[in-house]
Amino acid sequence: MKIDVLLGLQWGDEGKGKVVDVLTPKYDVVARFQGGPNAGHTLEFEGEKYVLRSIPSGIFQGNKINIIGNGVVLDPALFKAEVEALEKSGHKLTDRLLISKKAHLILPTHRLLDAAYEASKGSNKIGTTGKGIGPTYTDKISRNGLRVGDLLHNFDQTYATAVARHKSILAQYNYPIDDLVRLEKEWFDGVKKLMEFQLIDSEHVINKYIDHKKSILAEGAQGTMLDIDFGSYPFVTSSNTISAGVCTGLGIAPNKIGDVFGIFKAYCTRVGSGPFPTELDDEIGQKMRDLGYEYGSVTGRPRRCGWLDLVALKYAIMINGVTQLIMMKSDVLDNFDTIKICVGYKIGNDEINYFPFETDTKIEPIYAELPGWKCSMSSMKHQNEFPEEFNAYIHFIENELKTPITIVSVGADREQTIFLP
Ligand code: 2SA
Ligand code: MG
Repeated sequence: MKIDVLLGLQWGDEGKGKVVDVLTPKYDVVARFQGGPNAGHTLEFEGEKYVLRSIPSGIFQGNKINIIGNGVVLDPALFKAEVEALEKSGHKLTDRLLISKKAHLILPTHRLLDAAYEASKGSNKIGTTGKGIGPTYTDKISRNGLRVGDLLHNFDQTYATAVARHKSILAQYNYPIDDLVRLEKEWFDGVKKLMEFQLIDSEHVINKYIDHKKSILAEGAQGTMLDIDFGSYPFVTSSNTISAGVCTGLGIAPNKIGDVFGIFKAYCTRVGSGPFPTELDDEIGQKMRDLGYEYGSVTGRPRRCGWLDLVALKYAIMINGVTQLIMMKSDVLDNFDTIKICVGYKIGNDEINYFPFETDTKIEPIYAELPGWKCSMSSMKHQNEFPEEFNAYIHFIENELKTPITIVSVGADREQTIFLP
């Protein structure tokens, strides 16, 4: 038995939460392998909308096991809020959510450090979600991190040492720490909540599941173009968002990876700073933002919008070994006369078809243009209802990317999902 992977191919917000929820009936276990509460996975069904941050999106489907893996960074305060919101809506979690002891803890001071670093960068700021993600992964890599399992052993001393170190950095940045007392109170309340859950050696548990032929889906967060190694550095998140991250973030071997579902929007968005070759700073971009309701689900920030970028997608497919493509939010393009697709970049006089290292120079997208379908797709249930122009759009993409599109989403609800044979 192998682990299937579902991850974003763009800059996040592709709709991973919805697809994991739709696919979960086929799996026994859903596991998060990287990122943390910077994620905002939105799910809608039965007239309700939920946003998940650290908890895997399989939590709504029956008695599935959900795992927060070692590669994740966890903030107990935000975790508690998330758990309580779900419990209020009738979803009991304690017996079906397992948490890796090796997952790193986001401390209150990590959040302050995130804000201090951003403030110090001025106009070059990354535009982080402010959840302390970067500083927590920094401490992990520099071997100063605190892990979930540390909560079980002499925690006060380790915590105090870490906070003292963080305070001295914050002082260098002249960053105020008035909020710390309140943040610490929330945080330790969160720790109590966390201790109600099973803290596990997740790599052993997951490999045992594989041996026992349980089917597992690994749920990515953020997107490939935000990957710490292969994204648009430094405007990236601090983890490996790509399929290789599943191996280190769950403790499974590369030959245990099965299908890789790559998910993308029929157009493109990005929140935060950094290069975005097909960005539309005009009324077309605004129309996408309005129709797609493109605002960050964690921070509420308006997302930058633009046409689909096949150059970036090709790169993402290569890096991840994508076996199937899933196209989201097709309905947002229902009302455009012409739809453009980026097939190359022009930099100065050169035309290239790969995502370049140098992204501070002006990249001009080279577009193919296709006629829009100009009809509402949101109530469609089956591929044979697709307008001819929409079929042409997906065939164009499949042809360029040499990878099949197997699911098309035409709306936010679970039901608005069409499987292509
Ligand atoms: P961070 O906080 O250190 O990970 O930020 C670094 C960059 O990564 C981007 N990033 C994201 N981009 C899109 N969606 C994300 N999740 C939330 C959502 C974002 C929100 O689902 O809507 O609510 O604003 C996400 N998380 C991180 C971030 O914008 C920085 O560019
Ligand atoms: Mg999101």
